[in-house]
Amino acid sequence: MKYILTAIIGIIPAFSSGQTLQYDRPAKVWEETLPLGNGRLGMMPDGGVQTEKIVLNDITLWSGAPQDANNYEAYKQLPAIRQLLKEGKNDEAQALMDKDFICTGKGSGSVPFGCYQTMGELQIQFDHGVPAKYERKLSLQQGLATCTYTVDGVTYRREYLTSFDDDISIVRLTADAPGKLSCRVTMSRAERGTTHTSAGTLILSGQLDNGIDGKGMEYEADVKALLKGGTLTTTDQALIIKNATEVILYLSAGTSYKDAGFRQRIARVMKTAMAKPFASERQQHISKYGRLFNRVQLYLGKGLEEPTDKRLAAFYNNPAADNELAVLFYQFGRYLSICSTRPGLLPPNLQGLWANQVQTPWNGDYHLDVNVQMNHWPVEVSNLSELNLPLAELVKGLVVPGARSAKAYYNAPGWVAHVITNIWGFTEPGESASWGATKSGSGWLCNNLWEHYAFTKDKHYLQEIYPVIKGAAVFYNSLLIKDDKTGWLVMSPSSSPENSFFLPNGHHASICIGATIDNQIVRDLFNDVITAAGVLGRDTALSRELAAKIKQLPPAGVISKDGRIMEWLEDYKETDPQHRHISHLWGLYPAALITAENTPDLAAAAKKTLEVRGDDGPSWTIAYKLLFWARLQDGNRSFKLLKEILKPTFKTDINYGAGGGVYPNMLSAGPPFQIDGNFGATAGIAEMLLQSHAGFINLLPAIPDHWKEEGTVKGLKARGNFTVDFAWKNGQVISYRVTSPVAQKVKIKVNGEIKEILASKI
Ligand code: FUC
Repeated sequence: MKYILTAIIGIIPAFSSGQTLQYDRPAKVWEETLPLGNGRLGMMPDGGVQTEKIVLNDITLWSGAPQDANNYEAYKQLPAIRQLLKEGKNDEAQALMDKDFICTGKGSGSVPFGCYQTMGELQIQFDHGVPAKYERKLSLQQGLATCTYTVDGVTYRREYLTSFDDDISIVRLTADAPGKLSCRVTMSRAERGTTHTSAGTLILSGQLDNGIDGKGMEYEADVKALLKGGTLTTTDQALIIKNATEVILYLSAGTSYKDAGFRQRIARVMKTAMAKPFASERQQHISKYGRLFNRVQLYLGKGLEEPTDKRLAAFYNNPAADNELAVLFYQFGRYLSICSTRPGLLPPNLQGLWANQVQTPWNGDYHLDVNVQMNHWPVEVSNLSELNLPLAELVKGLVVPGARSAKAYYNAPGWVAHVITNIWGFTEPGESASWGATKSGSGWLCNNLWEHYAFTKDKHYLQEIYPVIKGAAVFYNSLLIKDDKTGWLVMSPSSSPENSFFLPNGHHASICIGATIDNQIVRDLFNDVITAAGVLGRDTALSRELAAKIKQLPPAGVISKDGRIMEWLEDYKETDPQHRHISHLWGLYPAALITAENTPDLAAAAKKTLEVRGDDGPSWTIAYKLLFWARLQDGNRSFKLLKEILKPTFKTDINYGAGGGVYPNMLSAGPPFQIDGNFGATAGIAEMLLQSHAGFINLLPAIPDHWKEEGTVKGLKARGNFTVDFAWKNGQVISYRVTSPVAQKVKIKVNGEIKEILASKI
């Protein structure tokens, strides 16, 4: 055990059970392999003794291409669609939209929309017999995976890293007796990849389909070996290593995404890394990775020093024995953020950057009706603020294509994105109106962009994103019309993501007037634009107009006869009362339109809503519920949901209903693997410990009984650019410290009492 000393909050014990994933056997399936990544390159080694298989990734590797799939005639149908909705003929309106209000072409079903794909697989074949003392580990503290075992009295060790120093992946193999390492190194890909060797380098390369002329993105992965002792020879398709004592495999890879000279870059990186002693590459990697990871420390009490899969199996029935498992899951989530994105590149997709297939489920794309937003929920509070910037860049890239979609479908100014996007800037509706015509995507993304400002108060950043959020607001503003029945300003058509309801005629429909999430997103976005315009001293007339419109919007929630928040403007009967999406509580989280303090009636209705929805679903749903209950300040219920999400599973078939959980490698299962569950739960654990959305910092707003005895956290962030450290015993905060780059006053709730303090300068 190590101790991290801090002046005010005392000592944080750093147990390895809260920082290390460990196993006593190789991975049998991909869902047991260990994810490594440096924000661009990903590796998932299985630690196989006779054959090591390592799945390779590059976050930029996509098929497809930019396209214009807008139906420029669509807006002409708007009056007819609106009329049908007015008459309560939602099913007919939806049928009309299915004809004209969808993208042209194949939509998400094929190229040119495209798909995030695996780069291939690296295989290392050994001549080893049966091993003893097998151990496989992932150190979250170091960003390193290892595997050790003994065969015939010789101890073999493998180290894997995707370097944060040079942009390269490295596998180091050692034996503790001279000349005992012999292996054969190959690479392959299920399609569109060929392997050859040239001048001692193993090369995998290919070109993906763009859906136009077949000549899409190009990629290449080169492997070179450095040996201590032994010999290196090559065949047409393999590196052959005989009788070495140490082998270091360098894997330099890249794609042509925004980089025509990627082959030269691959060669350059290879040369630089190989010229450096491995020890300094490793040290630099640990220190650069650590600059991000070490910003937050968390201690919640005792844990089990056992293999991770065994801990997961034990946790559901005896969580009290292993409080450190929650720490591990939390820090693993931070680790996954750090490894799956980096400023200047792409945000984490549905699988972060880890995919082992050519056809990744849901194309491994960016879903805009919860998933990519959830991927970013942990980063601000968990002190990884810069990892929000790749998303902001992606969203900036949607403004131009989104303006085309706004014109084509709504004859509207500004820009819009619907439910799915890719690295090519897709903003059109999807290929079916029921799910594809939902247009809250752009507004919801703006909430993520806003949160980065709310946490950092970075005015320069605000200037940069202002045109983006203004453009989204201008779009929604132009679509608001007066609802005949209520007199409120709403959008028509509208829909609540992926959900549907019964009409009085018994038919199903998804399309409606003024879905609650749309009303909440418009309210929140308008508020943010008004605040931003004020800070930047711009657009007074627009601010006045938006402020006047806000007064005419439906309230943040309308309560149904049975006490729930209504999902639609009409109290329709839902087709699936336990539906996985709970979009009408968007105002509770991520927004702060519904809070325990300011809107107690709506908070009570949100509770009722969640009771009826139940606690199960794909993992992202469970994580979202964990967050909702944290905002409702029910720590024990959040903890129950944490237990649900940590339930071990091996299932990989696509699931829309009950049955999430985690795989042995702690990646979350929809199933299949979907990283939003990890990120949502990571945000949720932080939200149980600290909140800052209601005008003050709240320490331990939703602490479960299991964590009350003692705990310490250091380095969490609160809105307003505060860093917060605190410790507690028996559920009571015993010390705390709030710092800020500039000394400023802040309200803080400690042990039930709100007071104003002066945050000290860092
Ligand atoms: C949304 C969800 C599904 C799945 C998919 C990737 O459509 O409703 O459960 O997470 O995104």
